Amino acid sequence: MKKFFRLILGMGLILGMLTSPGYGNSIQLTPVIDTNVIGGQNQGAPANQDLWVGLGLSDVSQAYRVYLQFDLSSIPDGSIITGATLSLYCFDYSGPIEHRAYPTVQLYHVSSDAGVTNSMNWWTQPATDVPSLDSLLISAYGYQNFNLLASGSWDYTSDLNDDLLSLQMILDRENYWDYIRARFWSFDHTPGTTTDEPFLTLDYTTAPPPAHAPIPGAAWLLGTGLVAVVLWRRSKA
Ligand SMILES: [Ca+2]
Ligand SMILES: [Ca+2]
Repeated sequence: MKKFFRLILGMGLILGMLTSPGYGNSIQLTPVIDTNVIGGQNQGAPANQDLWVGLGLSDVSQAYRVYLQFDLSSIPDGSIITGATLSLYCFDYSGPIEHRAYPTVQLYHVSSDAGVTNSMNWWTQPATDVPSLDSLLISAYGYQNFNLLASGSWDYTSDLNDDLLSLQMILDRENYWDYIRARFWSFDHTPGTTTDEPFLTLDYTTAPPPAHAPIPGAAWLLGTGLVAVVLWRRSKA
């Protein structure tokens, strides 16, 4: 009978190994595209412009939106993303003084990766997906962190498959009529020379490597179970 209990214990260990959550990883990515579109204009923003979100940076009520794109090809398809933080360094923000308001920036997912380019403009910008991924009140300088998992609406599986994550940042009240803005350092402006460029941190788990589970789980359990029954009968005899 001892053998039988040992085998039950062994089966439990194997089951635990097969159902373990896999291996945790964390990666930091810098954008492959970070750019602006400017309200009503049919030309793109200068390549090295910083990331402006708001109204009235050059003209009252003229809107600025930001687009970002990240290459996700280094993360295996089928991974489970457990943490996703977009960090942008704010060096300037302001809102209408009479209302004591700060800018609130909405982060949206963009399905059309091909639509996000350095040469796009207000009229050619792609549509965004709803609802927004996250929303952040900007009331401080320094890194501001958006949580891409906040709303639960990010279909990251499709972005892992197509290898690109595209995002838009937009003021929450773009139809306002006043000066209101948040400005962040771009990757283009400070390529690899400072520590305050935009980055995306992704935490993810992958399936356990093949060496740990060479035989499918059901076959393991069936085989171990048969051995257990045979040995148990022998021990009774
Ligand atoms: Ca995509
Ligand atoms: Ca992929």
